[in-house]
Parts: sequence; structure tokens; C-alpha cells
Amino acid sequence: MAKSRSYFTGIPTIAYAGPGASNALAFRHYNPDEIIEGKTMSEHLRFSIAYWHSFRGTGSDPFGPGTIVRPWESGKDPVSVAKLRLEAAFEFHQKIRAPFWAFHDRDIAPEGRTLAQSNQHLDAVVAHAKQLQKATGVKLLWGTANLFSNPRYMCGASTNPDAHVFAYAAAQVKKALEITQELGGENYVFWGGREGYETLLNTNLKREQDHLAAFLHMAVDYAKSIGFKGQFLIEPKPKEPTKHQYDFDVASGIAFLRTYGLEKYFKFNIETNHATLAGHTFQHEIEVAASQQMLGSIDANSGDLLLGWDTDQFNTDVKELTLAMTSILRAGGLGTGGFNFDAKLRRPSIDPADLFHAHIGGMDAYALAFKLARKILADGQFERFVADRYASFDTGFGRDIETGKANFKSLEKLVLGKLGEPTPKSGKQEYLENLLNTYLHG
Ligand code: XLS
Ligand code: NI
Ligand code: NI
Repeated sequence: MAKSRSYFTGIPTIAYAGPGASNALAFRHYNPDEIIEGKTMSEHLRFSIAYWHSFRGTGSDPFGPGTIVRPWESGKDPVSVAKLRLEAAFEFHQKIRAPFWAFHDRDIAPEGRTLAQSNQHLDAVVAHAKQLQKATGVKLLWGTANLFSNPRYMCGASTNPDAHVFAYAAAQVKKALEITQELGGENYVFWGGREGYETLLNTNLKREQDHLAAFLHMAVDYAKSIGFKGQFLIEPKPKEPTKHQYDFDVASGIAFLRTYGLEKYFKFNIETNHATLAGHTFQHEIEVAASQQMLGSIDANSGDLLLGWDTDQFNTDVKELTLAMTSILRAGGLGTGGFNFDAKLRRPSIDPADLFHAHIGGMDAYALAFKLARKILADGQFERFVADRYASFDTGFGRDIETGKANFKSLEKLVLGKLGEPTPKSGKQEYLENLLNTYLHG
């Protein structure tokens, strides 16, 4: 497909220049073509750009309007602008070497006056996106539906007290699944934007949770009926915009899915900043999901320790990412998931180059974390330490505990007899923290 114009003139395709390179518009650690264990780094890391932040975000906040003005955002017909915007996005993908994108339905095409008109807009834009995907090789990591911005969803979508709103949301997700399938989406995400409550004075919590489950069952059934093979993902978040959201964290998500018989259809899309809002580390959420083989994908970003909301910043904290990456690699990777930069520029970062610096920083930090985590796992020092720490469960009565052969009586007998008092053993946290630093800083 002929490219009519370039929106990022003056910015080259970002090349790998190696650690210590002085060019700010180059990768220091992300070398997309480097082969590691038979796969390129690009294939290992499956980086994705969040369309909503990078191509719909304007830098607006509750205290003021947007600050970021992009050249492709001009024109009277919103569907034509939507197509130009897509062209700019795909040019960006090629220059930043990110093989995937992710979107909400309402990011890519303007909402119409009626659902039918919204769907027509989507059809026009999706046809264009399909051509651009084909021309560039960029693929869809996941699609989702925006069930939180329109005022109709002010009291939730599938958890709205009004069945009419539930029906509207169902119709919207039906279409979102169809377009995700049309574009070869490898996953489909459910983030419960307003699926929660502000006050129990007006809320029937049990009915709302039942409705959310009914909605997800309908989505599973519809996906099956159209032959959509992508992985369904729940993206937990404890709060914001509602005070209390039902998909609070991975653990409550697992309990919810099991309660309603949905567990075999879903994995988790874990977002760093959502983990910290829930009072967890990023790595904790990954481990909880991985422990149940439910690790699906990552929304790669970071919060600010001093702020209590989802600041969606690009993550350059190599220590945090290395810890997360060891857990991800130990779990066998993300499968059809990827690292989706659900992150946005700060309000004064108004230059097109800032979009590049932001993603270069994020990609380099993840790539470095990937390399460090591989080294940590290959050396096995932490693995051996942890294995030794639990070794008493490998044999004898410890083994009997794990295999269900021990009980209170048998254990009491042992303690009253030959076992007696346990010998305390050091957890060696400071030693391990120092060891971690030798990987990070030598
Ligand atoms: C918001 C979420 C959202 C989801 C997609 O906090 O991160 O962007 O990723 O709906
Ligand atoms: Ni997200
Ligand atoms: Ni978020």
C-alpha cells in the first residue's frame, strides 16, 4: 500500500547502537534482530504500543486541556482523521520496531450517534487497519471495548443497575470481538473500567458480581460461536475510576473466575501501576497469576510512589523489571501475550521525539531486564537458595505433608518424640539483596 506521507520526518528507524551509545534516538539494549535461543529479541519480548495513550492521548488532566498537538489530527471528517491517525501510528511502529498494537474500539473509530453508526465507523477504520497491518507486518496483540468513557456507563457497564445499559455493553463487546477477530487479535482484554461501586448505599454487590459473570459467560459463548481463538484476559485494578473495583487484583480475580466457572477461559493482563495501587509489587501479581498458570500478558508501565493514582508512566526501573522478568521467564513466558506499553507521555512532553524517547526508554529497560533475568536464572543462585530453604519438604515427614499423608496426630507424635524444637535458620534477605545488586551493578 502506497504511503502518502510521513509524519515523523527527521526521525529515523531506531537502530540498536549498544550499551554506552551516545545517540539518544538509538537502542542500547533492545536489539530486535538478535537471536536468543532460536528466537529474535523482538519475538521474545513482543512489544506493543497502546493506541489510546500514544495516538489518542493529548496530555489533558483534570486541571487543564490537552497540550499535545499532532499534525495528523486535522480535518473535518472524523473517520478520515481516524484513518490518517492510523497511518501515523503504523509509521511509528515501524520506526520504533514494535511488532504489536492494542486498542479500544472507541480509540480507533469515533463513536456515532447510534450503535449502528458507531459500528459503521468501525468497519471503515478496521478495513484500513487491516491493510496497514498487511503492509507493515504489525500485528494486533489485543482489542478491547471502551465501556467507561461514554456517560451511559457512568454507573458501570455489565454491573450497571439498569439492564438496558448491560444490553448496550453486550452489543458493544460483540462488535469489539468481531473486529478483534477480523484483525487477527491474539488476545481480548476485559478491564472493568467502572465495574465497581462508589457507595453500598445504592449498590447490590452480589447482583452486580452475578451480572459481571453473566456478561463474561456471554462473551465466552459468543467468541466460541464465531470461532475466535484469542486468549481472554482480565486486567485487574483495585480502584480508579470507581472507589472499589470488582477485579481488585489477581487473587480476587482468580476467586471470582472460579466462583463463576470461568477460570478455564481467562488469564490475566497484569499492569504494573495497577499492582502497586492494590498495595502489591508488580512481581507479586505475576507470581500469583503464574502459580495458577494464568499469566497472560503485561501492561507495561509504572506509577509514582508519591501519587495515589494510575499515572501510567514509562518504566525505566531496571531492578523492578528484572525481578518481574525472572518470574515471567520462570513461568515459561507470556505465550500469546506481550509487553504492551500502557504508558503515556507527561503533559509537557509535546514533541514527536518525546514519543520515541519514551518508548526507547521502556523497551531498553525491558530488554536489559530480560538479559539480566536470563543470566540470574542461568546461574541459578537464587533458585538454589530457595530450593534449599524448602528442602525439608522434599523427604520424610515434610514430603508426607505435601502429599497429604501427614495429619495433626502424626505430626504431634513426631514433635513430642524425636523432633523436638526446630532449629532457627536465617532468611538471609540482606545477603540476597546484595547478590541481586551484583547482577544489576556488578
Ligand atoms: C486503565 C487500564 C486500561 C486498560 C484497557 O487503567 O489500564 O487502559 O488497559 O482498557
Ligand atoms: Ni492497562
Ligand atoms: Ni491502567
